[in-house]
Amino acid sequence: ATTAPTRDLTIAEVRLTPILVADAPLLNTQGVHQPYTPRLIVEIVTADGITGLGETYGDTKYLEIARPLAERLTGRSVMDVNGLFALDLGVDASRVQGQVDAGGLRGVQSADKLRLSVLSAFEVACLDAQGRALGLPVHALLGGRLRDSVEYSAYLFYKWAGHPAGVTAEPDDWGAALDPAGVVAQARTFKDRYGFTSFKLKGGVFPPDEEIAAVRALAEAFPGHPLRLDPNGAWSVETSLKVAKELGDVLEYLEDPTLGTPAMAQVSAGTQVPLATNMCVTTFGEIKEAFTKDAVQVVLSDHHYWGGLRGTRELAAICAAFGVGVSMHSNTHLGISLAAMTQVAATVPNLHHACDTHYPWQSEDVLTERVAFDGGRVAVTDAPGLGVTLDRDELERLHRRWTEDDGTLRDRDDAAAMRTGEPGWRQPVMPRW
Ligand code: GKR
Ligand code: MG
Repeated sequence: ATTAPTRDLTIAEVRLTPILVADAPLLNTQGVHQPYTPRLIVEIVTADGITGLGETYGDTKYLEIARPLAERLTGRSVMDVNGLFALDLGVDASRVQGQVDAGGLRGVQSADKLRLSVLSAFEVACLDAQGRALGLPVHALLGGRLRDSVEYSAYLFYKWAGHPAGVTAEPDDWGAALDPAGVVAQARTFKDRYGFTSFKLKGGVFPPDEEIAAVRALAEAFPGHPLRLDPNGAWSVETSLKVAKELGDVLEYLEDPTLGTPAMAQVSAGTQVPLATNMCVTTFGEIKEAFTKDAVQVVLSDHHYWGGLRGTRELAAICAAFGVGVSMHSNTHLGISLAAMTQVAATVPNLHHACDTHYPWQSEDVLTERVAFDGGRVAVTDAPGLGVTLDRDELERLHRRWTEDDGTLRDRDDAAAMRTGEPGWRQPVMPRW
């Protein structure tokens, strides 16, 4: 008789490492990216010495929840992911009240979203550990991959050539992009370096006519390539309809043209251009109203706040039931999250659009080998777990940057970063145009 090998999948240790990662001066409607952005790296170590990796937002409010959670996990099993999500983390609404951060760019802030954004990193780390213990890739734990590679779209941003003078920052070689020619040049660099054939432009930065001109320039430079424009809700219903009319022939979809489900529903009723969102449908509770009102045709998942990789699959199933498309958007992230996105994306049957990723903007990572794009796609690895390896020296270096920071960069604040370049700059009242 054969006996199954015994493994001890009890959690023996959880390590949390907050880091600051170099970021480029990318513009959005709330300001500009800081020179360094906070991320949290989670390591879950089993009694057998297997380590699973996870990554999420590193701002203070996430750390405050992650730290006590980490202490409670010792002695539990990495297999008990449902139990992990059932834990009461004691996150109350007052934690999010009056907080201003980039969360404004990813919909409502709520205690539950905060809780899920922390848990997702632990879920991914558990799945990574399970996969490593079993010698199976994470996608196998989610039912198996349906595709060999996952397509990503280039994420174009208006950007300054560098961060404001006098600010400590890492240089980047992308140059400025502040007009249609700059946007097209940036798209060309993306295509040359990574092979992307689908493009998303972050809008809401310049008056709509300038952004319409930029998308037109992209359509001329890259005929037939899918294009998206995402102003993060900066436009009124009227402006959204005008943009949809002018760009209707070239847009794959318009992403969050305006704020809130009722306004999105009005835009949706007045155009044939599909609307996508990572702002008005960001929690399961928001689905019913949006789908009932036909406010959106594509929901952009983000495993960090949709409850991890399993939550992402649940979202995709609901979208399928309602005939709503599904894809993924991203925030500044590193290779652990890109690997996690790729593993889950490989298992989602109804993924019909390229996912977007900030990863090419990150010159630094905590992996020994960066996740690679080939023809704009990431190959779905069959290596155990997420298939990535932590570079401990790099983790330590980026953590040192976090410990040495005086606190100004530990919470992402795009408006504050904008004010270092343009004193007196004020966050615009929405709708901006
Ligand atoms: O990084 O500036 C940014 C993006 O605007 C990000 O924060 C958004 O959450 O990329 C996201 C989006 O699709 O709206
Ligand atoms: Mg978006």
